[in-house]
Amino acid sequence: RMRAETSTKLTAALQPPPPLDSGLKGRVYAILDASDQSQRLARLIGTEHNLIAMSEPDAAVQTTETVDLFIIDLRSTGFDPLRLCSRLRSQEATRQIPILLLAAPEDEARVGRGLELGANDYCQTPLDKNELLARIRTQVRRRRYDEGLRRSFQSTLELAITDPLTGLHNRRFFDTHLRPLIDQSRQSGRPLCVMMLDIDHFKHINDAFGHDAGDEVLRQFAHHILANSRGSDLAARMGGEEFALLMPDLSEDEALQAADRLREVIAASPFGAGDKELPVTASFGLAMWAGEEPREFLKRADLALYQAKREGRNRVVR
Ligand code: GH3
Ligand code: MG
Ligand code: MG
Ligand code: MG
Repeated sequence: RMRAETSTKLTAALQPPPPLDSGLKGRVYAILDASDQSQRLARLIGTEHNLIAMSEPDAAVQTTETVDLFIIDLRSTGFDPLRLCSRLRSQEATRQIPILLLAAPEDEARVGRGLELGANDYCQTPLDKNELLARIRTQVRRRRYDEGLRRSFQSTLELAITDPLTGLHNRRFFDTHLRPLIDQSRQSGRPLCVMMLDIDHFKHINDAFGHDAGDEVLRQFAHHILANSRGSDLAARMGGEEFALLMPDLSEDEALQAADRLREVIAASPFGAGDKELPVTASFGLAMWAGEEPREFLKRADLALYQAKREGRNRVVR
């Protein structure tokens, strides 16, 4: 069942990148050492782009602003322009930002070196306004396109691993991370425990208070799991009203304590939907990894969970 918020998010994620020529006013950082050069550049491109000129390469390397393009003047002598290219390419934050070189005609060898280091294009002096603007536009457009793709890819990826109702990871994410966590436990010799949780008589909550109230209970339930687990734990909604929590580095006794603490918090917390207070409890099945395949490992936690249900619910069984 596709929820409205999911489908909106999905639609947004699948939008194509913006049309190529919309909003191509770029934020352009120019690194050059003479102020008359920066004034000349400002005259050439300042009306079409936001030009920020600087003579200090560190300011460019360390910027936390959004930058669409770096312009580096190879004629600069106050710093090493080629070294600046390689610094911008070697760090994550600026690796994808295009670089345009400015160079004197006799500087061909260094242009070649700059392109090898990752610069995207160059313009020869004396600068021709139309040529310069065209080259800048091409880079800014490419940058916008890449950014659009990256964002759309990221939100699609996020959708694929997130449960839209609770914001927890989904079963797919849980399943793909179970084996690596097991491998890690095998290598380190440290314990790995899994907790399966299932809300008690959840069907009754839906029947008595409505499906929306049921959804709200699921969200609050997920919140309690997150609030009572560690950053290194992996919490997921496995489907319906069933959740799982993987707990690296906890012994079985510690995991049992954690489960019972969470069970008490849930039983004692008021779950609300509108002005109603709904009594909610959950049953827990616990297992510590004992060398078996992932599926068998989860199966043992599931069997423990069924036993907790059979023995009367609102309890932890291992
Ligand atoms: P038990 O204590 O044995 O676990 O009983 P139960 O009622 O919790 O278990 P059962 O499996 O019979 O019912 C689960 C219910 O959860 C049935 C289903 O309609 C409901 N459900 C599953 N997904 C959702 C959801 O996303 N939102 C809501 N509101 N209900 C859901
Ligand atoms: Mg059930
Ligand atoms: Mg249930
Ligand atoms: Mg269930």
